[in-house]
Amino acid sequence: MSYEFILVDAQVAPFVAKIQLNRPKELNALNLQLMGEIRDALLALDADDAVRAIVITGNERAFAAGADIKQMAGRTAIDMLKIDQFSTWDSIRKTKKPIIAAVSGFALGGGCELCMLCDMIVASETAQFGQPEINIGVMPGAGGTQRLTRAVGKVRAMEMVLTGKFISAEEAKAAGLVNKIVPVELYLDEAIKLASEIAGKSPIAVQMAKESVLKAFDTHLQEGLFFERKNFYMLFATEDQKEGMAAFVEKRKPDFKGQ
Ligand code: DAK
Repeated sequence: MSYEFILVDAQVAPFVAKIQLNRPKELNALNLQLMGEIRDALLALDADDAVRAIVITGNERAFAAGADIKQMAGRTAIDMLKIDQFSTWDSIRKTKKPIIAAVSGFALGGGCELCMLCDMIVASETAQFGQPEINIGVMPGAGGTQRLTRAVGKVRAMEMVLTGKFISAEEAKAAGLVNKIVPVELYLDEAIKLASEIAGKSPIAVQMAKESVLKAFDTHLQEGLFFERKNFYMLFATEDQKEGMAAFVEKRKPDFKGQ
């Protein structure tokens, strides 16, 4: 598939794919086409057995400075309803494989929300996170009030959403939004390294585990535990479970086939 606003490398490392947002002059502002391309690329990578983990990144200056304000400015509520961007975002959210955001520079508005749709975030020291929609007369529309609040807690989320102030990588790490901060020249390598580590595990177990952790956000504890239990049982039907446990007993490295 060819794309205009993203670059896709299906094997940036063994079993690891990379999607790079590529509208640098616009600070990777997320126009509708770019979001559609991310959705299409993720659908293709999710279906590709040679891919077990995905890294999404921007460039040093910006992961993404938000939805494309110039594209949105003249829209009416009915336009927004008809365009139904949520189906694109929902499709991204349904990606089964783990996604790691490698973030440098601005991750704002929809850019911050896109990071939070990912499963983990590796940030450069220069990363800045924010939900500045309030400054342009709106509010977060793609999960910012919900995922941010779950990640950083009520008072920090309120401050970010109501004042539009950005937080630094350090603050984001302290608040639990980010997994790791590294020097700017290393953020992408570090994200690929983390993705490679996960790609060495059983892909079925990784998928079930991701699904189970995400369930914790959608439901109450008892139902979440029940869901986890079913996934846990199901993994005993895989060859990877037999291989993983046999390798442990035989003191060797497991060779997971995703079967
Ligand atoms: N949209 C369009 N263009 C943008 C942009 C954006 N979000 N951010 C930056 N740009 C463009 C600038 O207009 C400028 O273009 P030219 O003037 O050169 O043509 C170029 O990128 C460089 O930006 P600056 O000259 O402004 O660079 P600075 O370093 O001075 O400032 C900045 C960087 C990031 C602080 C500043 O550009 C800025 O404040 N940008 C806007 C940040 C923002 O407000 N983001 C939130 C946008 S609202 C939804 C899903 C998602 C959303 C909504 C609904 N649904 C599923 C329904 C999301 C909404 C948003 O994200």
